[in-house]
Amino acid sequence: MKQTWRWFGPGDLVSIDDISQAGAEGIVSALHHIPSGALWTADEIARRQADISHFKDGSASGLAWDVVESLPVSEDIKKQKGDWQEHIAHYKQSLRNIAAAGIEVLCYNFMPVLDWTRTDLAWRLPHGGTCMRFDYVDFAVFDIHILKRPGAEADFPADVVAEAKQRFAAMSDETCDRLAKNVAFGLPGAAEKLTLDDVRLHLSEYDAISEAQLRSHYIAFLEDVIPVAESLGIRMCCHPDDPPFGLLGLPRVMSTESDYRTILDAVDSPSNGITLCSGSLGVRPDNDLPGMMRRLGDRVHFLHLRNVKRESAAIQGSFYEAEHLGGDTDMVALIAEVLREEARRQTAGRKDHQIPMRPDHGQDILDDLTRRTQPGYPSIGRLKGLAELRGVAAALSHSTAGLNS
Ligand code: DNO
Repeated sequence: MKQTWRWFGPGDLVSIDDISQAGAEGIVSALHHIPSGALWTADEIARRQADISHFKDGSASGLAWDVVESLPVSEDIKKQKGDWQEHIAHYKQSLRNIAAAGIEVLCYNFMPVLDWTRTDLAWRLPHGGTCMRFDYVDFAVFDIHILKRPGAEADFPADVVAEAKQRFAAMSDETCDRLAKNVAFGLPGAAEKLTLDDVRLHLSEYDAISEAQLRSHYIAFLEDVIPVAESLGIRMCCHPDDPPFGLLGLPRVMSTESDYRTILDAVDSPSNGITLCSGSLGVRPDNDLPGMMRRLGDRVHFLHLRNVKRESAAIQGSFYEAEHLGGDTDMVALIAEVLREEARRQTAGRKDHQIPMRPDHGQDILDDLTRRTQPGYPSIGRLKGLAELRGVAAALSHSTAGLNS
């Protein structure tokens, strides 16, 4: 695995210097200031590469931009509305510019409206640190009582509806406000402070789009874009839905192994691949992460290694972001499958035998608690995660690893 680290650009409170000292070997970044649907120019890409290449004192960092995460797919493309054809033309030109800059791996997602969703961005853990959490009942409070989405009640089990009603009755205005802000954090344009009416408008646009239709829009997008990516040597990889179940009545098409299988088979190219995010997929008890790595591994182009602890056995339920080796995904078994896949690729002479991995998210611990970085992206929590993951990989690759077998 190539140990990479997500950097949000010059405004990120975790610097290139910090990342280098954490032991990362490469950078995952995106031009977040460019609106989705617009073109990534060669100049903008080069500027970000230059920012990555040096430390604060100007000396060379030795780090390079290895993975684009994300080149966003616009809402217009997902809905096949408005300027969607122009956005696809921009997407293809951005791919050309990215390839010309020497970057080969490109992560994106196909989640309508929401990117990721949590109800708590700093949930206090018993050890005193904090992590992100999704509380299903709080989410129902938001959907039914704060957003007041028509028909929302019917999307939740009766006991959750009842508990949400009680909880809402006891919530202060301030708590409601915080909950709405936390949920809205993963919405597009969250930085511009979306109002609840803006959210309602976004959602209503999907009233007439079924899951089957969204999937067909997705396949049409891939049929258009993947041949370009393939000719450029770019490996595109789709991030799963986070969390991997329906929310706010929106269609979701990348939540399970069979969702991935459908999309991989529909456009059968090595450039049409997967971002295996063990944190997102691991929320569902029916997603077997080591098995998915074994079965879909030859198309896994990027790994997000993260763990969650499910708080119920239901497919839709509450969870919190656990330590990287804690939680419900057997991380050691997953990494063992990754190492097997890398060995297979090496034997087959594949140039991409080393799969980029980043320690995804991290709990806020020690100085993270005062640094206030992007939620989920603290420096020390991720450093700890990376160190643990690296330790597992080193142990599994060691010549004495078969000691007990
Ligand atoms: C959350 C991230 C996602 C991810 C995008 C990829 O922390 O994992 O925002 O970057 O979904 O397109």
